[in-house]
Amino acid sequence: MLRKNRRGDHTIPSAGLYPHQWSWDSAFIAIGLSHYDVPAAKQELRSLFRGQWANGLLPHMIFNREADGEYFPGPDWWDAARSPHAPKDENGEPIRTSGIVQPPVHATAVLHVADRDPDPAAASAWLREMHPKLVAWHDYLYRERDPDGNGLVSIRHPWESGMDNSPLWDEPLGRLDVPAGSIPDYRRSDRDNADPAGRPDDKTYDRYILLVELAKACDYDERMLRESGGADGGPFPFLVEDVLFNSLLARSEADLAEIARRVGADDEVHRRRAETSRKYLNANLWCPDTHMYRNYDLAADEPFLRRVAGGFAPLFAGIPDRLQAEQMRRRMSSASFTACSEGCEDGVAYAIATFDRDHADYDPDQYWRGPVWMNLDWLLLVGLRRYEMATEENVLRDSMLKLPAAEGFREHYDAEEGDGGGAQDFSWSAALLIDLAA
Ligand code: 9YW
Repeated sequence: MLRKNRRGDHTIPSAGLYPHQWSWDSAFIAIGLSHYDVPAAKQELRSLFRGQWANGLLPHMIFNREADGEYFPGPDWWDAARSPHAPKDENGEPIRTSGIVQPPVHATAVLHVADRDPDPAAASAWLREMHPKLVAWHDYLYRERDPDGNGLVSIRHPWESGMDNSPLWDEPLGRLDVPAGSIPDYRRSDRDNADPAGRPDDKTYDRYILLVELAKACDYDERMLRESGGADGGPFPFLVEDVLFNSLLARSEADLAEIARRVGADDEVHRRRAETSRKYLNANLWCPDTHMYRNYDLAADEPFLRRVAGGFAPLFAGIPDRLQAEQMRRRMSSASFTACSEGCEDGVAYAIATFDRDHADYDPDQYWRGPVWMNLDWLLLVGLRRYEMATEENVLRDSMLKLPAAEGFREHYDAEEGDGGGAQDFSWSAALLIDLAA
């Protein structure tokens, strides 16, 4: 299936719905590929980093010419060339990318690939090649997205979180007003290729597009955007420090420290950054009542809790201490996040629901508002392994093995019934299973 989704030097998430290259998808895909085709895994990440901007920004999408017109918003809508940092190819032609980012799992993927390389000299060369690109990517995040220097970086669009319509964004996004005529007319393509009932609604999409338009109006100048990118000339209206994004960054910083050590570069700066986020998350964003981590809304200047599975992501970066991890483990394996905490008749636990099953807004088959996603399962499984929590790790492994076996490699699975939903033949669902089975 991964071979079928390959388009030259990279793999698309799924034909039809997602016909271009996506950033964190390619990182997960490279982790899977590394188990049987190291050159393809390297190519996957290399092609992604070809789209890196001169200021270090690693775009969330790189567009394929063959799929022109098949996805909205496409390259013309993003108009990345407005930015002086936008990438160009060897002939000086623009490389067509979006103007936002996705969660930084790339240093983790690069290290994975090196560790699977049977040839030690090739593995070192690979790390030497990728090290400066990763440094530029992380430097961009800390320089442009952590203006208050607390060690946590912010996202400026829900799409940057990777969890597009998560209940996390209901409030920060819901505050945005989109008066008639304030954004150009557009036509969505997503509903042509998936069940419209499982996709974000039109009002939400208008707000997504408004945020894109505001960033474009600043020519993607991050400082201008932060300070005066709002529709009223005030600060950008959507700026959130997200737990999943920052946990992946903390883990990536630790992995980048290891990469730096292996290539003989400065590793201290990366260790320090990982440690600063750990401290900040524990001191300020741990919620002792729910045993989860919460987000910080910079635009509203307050922390906010929505009980989403991303709130457990700090396990992946080793952020919680032993006691916190125990509390998180109990919460995660309770009926709030697993339809059958004791195991259902078919032996599947349907773990982990992306949103608390007890919440009124929980919807077991609506995209990021309830369903089980393989990438989150994988991140949490690796986190549980880190804390040697074998029982819960096994529940997740079972769920990751049995859901695709019954339903195919779907984008997500109904958290109550296990039915596959969203895109078919979805690449990271296969790639991460390969990692699990290896
Ligand atoms: C969209 C490609 C992407 C993922 C995101 C997921 C979805 C794009 O698909 O977003 O059009 O909704 O939310 O995490 O990278 O698989």
